Amino acid sequence: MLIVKYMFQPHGDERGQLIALEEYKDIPFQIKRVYYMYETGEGVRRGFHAHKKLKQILICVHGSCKIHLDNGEEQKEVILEKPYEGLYIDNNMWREMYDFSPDAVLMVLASEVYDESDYIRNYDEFLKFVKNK
Ligand code: T46
Repeated sequence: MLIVKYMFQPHGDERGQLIALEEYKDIPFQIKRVYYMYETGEGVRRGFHAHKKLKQILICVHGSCKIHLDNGEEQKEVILEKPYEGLYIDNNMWREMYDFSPDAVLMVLASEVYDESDYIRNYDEFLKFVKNK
């Protein structure tokens, strides 16, 4: 499984750092939605689903967390701990997010608006879905 991590360009000067993200330039799709999660409780694991169409970039803009990825054949764990790195998650990929530091803010840039019908929330259904691709 190929893990695609983007390293964004910080514009730093004596005042600090700034990162700018533009669709189709820094982000490989049109950004239709941004959401973020914070104050995630200790020991919480989120996600447990895949998407049929949605593509996303996950950026832990503060703190750290881990992402479990599963394409139906292989599994990988990715650590997000820098505000300048973005993990690309393609469609048809099972994801779980966990080990959030107490100060973690996980921001997600998404290629589609929220659509519950795009979610595959059952792991066996996900395996069937990717095998029929
Ligand atoms: C994903 C991972 C990384 C909305 O109303 N609009 C939204 O855009 C989103 C993302 C969520 N919600 C509502 C739906 C639920 O009532 O917020 C609540 C929590 O969402 P969910 O349980 O889906 O959160 P996670 O952390 O399991 O998954 C989210 C995204 O839903 C998902 O697309 O890939 O983060």
